[in-house]
Amino acid sequence: MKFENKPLTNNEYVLNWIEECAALTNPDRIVWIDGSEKQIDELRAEACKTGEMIKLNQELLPDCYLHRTAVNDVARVEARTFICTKKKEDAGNINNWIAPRECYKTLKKLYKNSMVGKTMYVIPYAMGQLGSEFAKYGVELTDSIYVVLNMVIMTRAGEAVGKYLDESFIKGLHATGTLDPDNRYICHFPEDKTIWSVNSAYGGNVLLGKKCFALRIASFLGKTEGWMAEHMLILGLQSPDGEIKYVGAAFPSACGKTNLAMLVPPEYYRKKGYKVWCVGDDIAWLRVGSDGRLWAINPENGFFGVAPGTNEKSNPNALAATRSGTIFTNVCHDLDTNTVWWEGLNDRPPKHAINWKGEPWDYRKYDKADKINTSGAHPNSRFTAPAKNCPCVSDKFDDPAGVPLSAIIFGGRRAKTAPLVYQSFSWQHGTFVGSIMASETTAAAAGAIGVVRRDPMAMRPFVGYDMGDYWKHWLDMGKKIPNPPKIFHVNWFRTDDEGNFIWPGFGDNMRVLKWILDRCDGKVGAKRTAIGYVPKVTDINLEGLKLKRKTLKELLSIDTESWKADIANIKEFYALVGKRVPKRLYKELEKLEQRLDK
Ligand code: OXD
Ligand code: MN
Repeated sequence: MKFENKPLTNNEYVLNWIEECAALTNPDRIVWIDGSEKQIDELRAEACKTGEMIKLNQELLPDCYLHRTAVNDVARVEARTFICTKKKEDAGNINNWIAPRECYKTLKKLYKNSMVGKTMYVIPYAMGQLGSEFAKYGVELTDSIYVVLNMVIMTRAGEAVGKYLDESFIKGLHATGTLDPDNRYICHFPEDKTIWSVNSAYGGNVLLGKKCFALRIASFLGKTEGWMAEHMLILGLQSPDGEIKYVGAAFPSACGKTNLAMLVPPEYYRKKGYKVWCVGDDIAWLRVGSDGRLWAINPENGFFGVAPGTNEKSNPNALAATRSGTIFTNVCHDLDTNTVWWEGLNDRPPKHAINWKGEPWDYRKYDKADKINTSGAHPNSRFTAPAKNCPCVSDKFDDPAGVPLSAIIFGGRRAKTAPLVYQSFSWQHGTFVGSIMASETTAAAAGAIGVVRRDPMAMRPFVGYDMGDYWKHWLDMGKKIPNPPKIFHVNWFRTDDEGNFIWPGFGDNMRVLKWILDRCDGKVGAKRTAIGYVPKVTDINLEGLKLKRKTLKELLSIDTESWKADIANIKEFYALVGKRVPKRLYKELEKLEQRLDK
């Protein structure tokens, strides 16, 4: 096999696999990604020459680029995402399944000669800090420079990874192909440590380190090896005495994980000396530490965040992170300044601009009811920014040991049912609370927007095996953590009868975090209700906020009738998950029903 540059490993197993993939896809050249500045600069220049990327104003946005995907390839595609375990029942009822042998056969036809005339890039990468107990390694083969440049931001990629590659590495093959949506496949073979992705070029489908590896494959590895891979942000809350407590929080896609992870405390708290530090905004890997606590790392190295709505007020830290070394995807291109813009950045839409589809854009025609066709930026347009750019990045970001979690927070986007915050009674009850999480669908995944769906632990699209087994793994892990984090549920999205949000959210979510951490420290009481412990109305600090106690009372109230109505829906969902739902969760459901009836 002829590599254009020096291979970064001599491991035969790795080299044989690359050879097999090259024989199938037939690229003209094969290039190892060493991650050097020189190589990255050359790739950027090449991508600009072919039009794959646009170099932005280097004074205002140094090292920043713009990329547009095909208009039919702008989000993850759950219907085209498959878990290919040998036995169908191991993938479960929630995942799409194809038998591995059949899947390999189908996809081989699509991969065949797909890289003729192209270069195959070999990207060695680590999820987690190299050499750490948490870290896992992978190689992604791709024919897309855009993928290479994103992977270099999102993971720890390049030369240093070479020496860690052995037979345990995760084999990822991506070919852009024809982008035919009907032949788009995002396939996971957890038993073979393999990911095959073809006919897409959208981040969530092709940056194989992220959802494919760090969640779907990793959740499977975690079950077998006794750890957990979760769709969680990780943040540290520093109190005035300098102590930092960490929490992990799981919300469905596009429910504000990045905003919470980089929260700026309200002035009242800032003046007192409170600070929030971001460890991660999307994925957490969790292990039991030798001290009996649950420790977390963020396996990623960058943020693949949703651009629209990000602004100086909603998330100044994320915005700051995008001011250099960032790749923007499907945002609006301001031709006057050669910079980027998106809905919700400010109220000054560019007058001469190209929209996310690559067409001249007239901001005056924007129609909220038809965002896809009238907005400058696609609702799921993204920034890929290095984590190190973030002004509030935690100094534990690179710590191979991770951070110990005091609390786990589940959340959803629910207009009525869930109160602002409640605490579960135990790890088992907390697992139940996670299993019944629900939210409205958003633009991050293709399909209908605004429909309520169950999204357990925010992992519905990301568990690499049967959902019932996944819940069992949560329950089993609880038994292995001598000093587990307490489990909470929040809902920032409660509305009044006119559909307006009644909680201000964003920085003010700090007030809820404070209650949560005070509960963990046993510093504050709570009201025991049918669903869990709820704050007393006087225990959420409203200082400096124009919110009436009456409204807070409503935010904390429990609408028993809507909970009772929800029970039927939960039962249906458990039935859909099927035979492997643990009895312990049915028991929790029964107890909830009894408490609601009282
Ligand atoms: C993401 C998602 O991109 O959850 O993080 O869809
Ligand atoms: Mn996510």
